[in-house]
Amino acid sequence: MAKITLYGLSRSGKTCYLTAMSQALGQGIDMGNRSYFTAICPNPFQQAKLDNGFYGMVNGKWPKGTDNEKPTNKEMIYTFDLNYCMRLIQSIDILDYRGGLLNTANSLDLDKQQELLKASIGSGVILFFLGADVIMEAMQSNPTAMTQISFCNTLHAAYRKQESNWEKTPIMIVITKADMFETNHVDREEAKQFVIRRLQPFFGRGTKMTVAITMISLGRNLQNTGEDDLSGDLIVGGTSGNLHIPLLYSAYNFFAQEVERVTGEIRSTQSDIYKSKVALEHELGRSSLARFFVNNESSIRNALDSYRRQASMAEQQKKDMIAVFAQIGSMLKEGADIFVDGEQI
Ligand SMILES: Nc1nc2c(ncn2[C@@H]2O[C@H](COP(=O)(O)OP(=O)(O)O)[C@@H](O)[C@H]2O)c(=O)[nH]1
Ligand SMILES: [Mg+2]
Repeated sequence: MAKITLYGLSRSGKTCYLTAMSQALGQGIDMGNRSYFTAICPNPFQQAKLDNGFYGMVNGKWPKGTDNEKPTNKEMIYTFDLNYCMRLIQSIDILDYRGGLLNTANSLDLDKQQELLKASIGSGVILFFLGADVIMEAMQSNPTAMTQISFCNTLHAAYRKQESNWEKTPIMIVITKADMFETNHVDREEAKQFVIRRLQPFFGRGTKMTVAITMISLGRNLQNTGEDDLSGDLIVGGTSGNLHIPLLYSAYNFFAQEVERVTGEIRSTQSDIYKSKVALEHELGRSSLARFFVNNESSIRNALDSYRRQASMAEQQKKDMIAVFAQIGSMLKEGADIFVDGEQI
């Protein structure tokens, strides 16, 4: 089981994202040629919880801030199976924790906070959630909002302390509530560049990291008119609002690892083929009298054949995977900017 860690301060849109994403990706998105990518929650209880949240939104209520919930209800782990053409790419666990736990200054919460940071070790992907509301305030030089953006640095530093292979963990900056930019006449590109500047080290050279940035939204002109009442147009489904992008990015990275694994497999089979060939030559070079008593030729030839079959199967598998990988990659690039070691790809 792989993990995706979802970092974000309270009210950054994590719960809303999970709720809406599960609707959009449960139906599946067409990756071209009617090949579908889906994220399916295989657990009925978890899905029911997500569905209830979504019905609430459809009926004009935002999910309640998790801060107000009963202590027993503080965090929820969701499992999603990422599939391409019904074939499992990766099962992932996503933790939706109580908002405010990341930046609590309450010493009673210290253990819980440590536990949460520990739980992120070994993540396949880290997603940082930042709300458009906070970004717009930071663009107006609001100091609180600026520290909220910089908090990504603190969280990633905490991750680096615990995970020695941290540079292998790709990250994505997910700008949520992006419809607010249009509502407030703020240019999206300008807002994105502002965030990139505020988080410069992530996008700098020499990190060896894969870092992406995207903007998502649950609709148009959405508002919270106090008391968690929802107004505006909720648009959830297919690729609208880029809801598929964060998980597609995750799938892309899991796939990259798989391709690497198969490449390694091919390399080791090729070395087995080479060794068998040397053994065969040696065998054929032995005196015919000796070979009359102990003849290894057919067993060596059998092994050689089997290695060759393995290699050609793995080659075919790799070819198929690279085709899917390319398809996911091109769709991903339509919805996200991706940087590898500081270079945009
Ligand atoms: N305009 C707009 N507001 C959103 C969107 N998603 C979430 N929000 C607002 O952000 C609030 C907090 O979202 P929530 O998912 O509960 O944040 P969490 O604390 O990170 O789980 C919601 O109550 C909404 O008011 C969106 O796509 N557009
Ligand atoms: Mg929440």
